[in-house]
Amino acid sequence: MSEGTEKPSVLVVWPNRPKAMAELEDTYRLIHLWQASEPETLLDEEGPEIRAIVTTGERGASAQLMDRLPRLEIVACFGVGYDGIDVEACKARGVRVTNTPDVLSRDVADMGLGLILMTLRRMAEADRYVRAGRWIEGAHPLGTCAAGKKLGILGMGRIGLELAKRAEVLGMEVAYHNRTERADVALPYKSSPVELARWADVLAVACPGGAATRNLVDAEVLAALGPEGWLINIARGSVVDEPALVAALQAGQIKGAGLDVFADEPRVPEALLTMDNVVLQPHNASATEETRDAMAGLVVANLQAHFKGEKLPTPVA
Ligand code: 8YV
Repeated sequence: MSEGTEKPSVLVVWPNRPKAMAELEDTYRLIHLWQASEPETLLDEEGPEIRAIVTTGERGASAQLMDRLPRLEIVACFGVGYDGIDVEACKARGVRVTNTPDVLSRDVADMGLGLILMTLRRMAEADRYVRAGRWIEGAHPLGTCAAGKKLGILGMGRIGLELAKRAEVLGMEVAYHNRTERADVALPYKSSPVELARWADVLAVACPGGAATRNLVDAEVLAALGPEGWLINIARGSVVDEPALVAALQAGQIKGAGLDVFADEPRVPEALLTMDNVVLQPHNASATEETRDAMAGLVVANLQAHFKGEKLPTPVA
């Protein structure tokens, strides 16, 4: 086939929703790296033809991978977080990057709200109590009331704003820390993660991952949160110093944690598995049928716009 009529080759680092993948299949030649038994051979053979990558924030796209793809034009990320994608390498090569903002903010904030309630109200622990037939022995120990507690949100982006709305419905007091104070947000601003943690009963992490936020929640922040404080993480495992978190939980330096994300997913530190005051989720914050379909729709829309020469719906700035 001549140039112009041939289907552009798209490297699928990781697939997303079946319907979206089927739509892509109609328009593109999909090369499935995730299924390849010999990825190196696949890249040797197909690399020179690849014009686009479909990936996720976690699986990403490295500079080494891009080195194998001389005709690469665009990386479409299934996810709002794109910390796994070497954006600098993309910039240097003139490769465009898109993500899936907004469509998942409410679900991710819902997960934050759910984790707040599950930890403070000891819901996962109480569920295990009922299943173990222990209710018959007596009432489950009491939890903590969310109303009137202080929620500190670390990262006041789209997800942080949605979480703030939900927390206000619970009757929580909300303050935040962000890289820069937001003139359009009428909530009290704390000048550092430590100051926010010192103020808060519950510290919820909702900032982007990547080098700029690595270990932002460290031993000092956890100490400031204190023995009556909870940590909620709906952002990235990399934002929290995980060994410091485990140590703080073991020593009772914080009261509990609700975690959707981890430093080395899908591996979760062994020590957390037996802690009743910790609620664990398998990176599920955006994991609803509706939201994942909307995210996948944006991946398709961005690729279609790119190859038609139209404005990208959701480019990464
Ligand atoms: C994942 C997420 O991308 O949007 C993000 O940044 O972390 C999630 O939505 C999703 O699990 C797909 O890998």
